[in-house]
Amino acid sequence: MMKKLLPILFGIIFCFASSVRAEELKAGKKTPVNETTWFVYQFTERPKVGDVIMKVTISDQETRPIKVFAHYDMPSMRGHHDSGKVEFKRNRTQDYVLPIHFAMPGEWEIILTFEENGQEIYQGAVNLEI
Ligand SMILES: [Cu+2]
Repeated sequence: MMKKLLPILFGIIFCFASSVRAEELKAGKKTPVNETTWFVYQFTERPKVGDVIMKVTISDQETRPIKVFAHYDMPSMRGHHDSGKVEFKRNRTQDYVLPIHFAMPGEWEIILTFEENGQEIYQGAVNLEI
């Protein structure tokens, strides 16, 4: 009985441990970076298996040298689809855009990191089901 339960318990503990480290974000919702700056993220289409463009808009993006990075994977199979740290590109309106490659259906986690002058100024997590 205990032998069967232990892996489940460890699984639950692991899930909590891996999901509490960064603030969880909601698409389309203004989220503060600090007292004066906020940002919004969204996908340009409903997320599906394949490449989907993620877009980040920062309130004062035209005047600040902020870089935006994503690092994504499937929490249930860490390392299998690890994107590494990838940088968003700027588009014509100075928004930050990046194609996210969802290799298969299931739970995905995208960690967003903002850097200014080489310093990390913000980190948040997007968790979604494809
Ligand atoms: Cu997978």
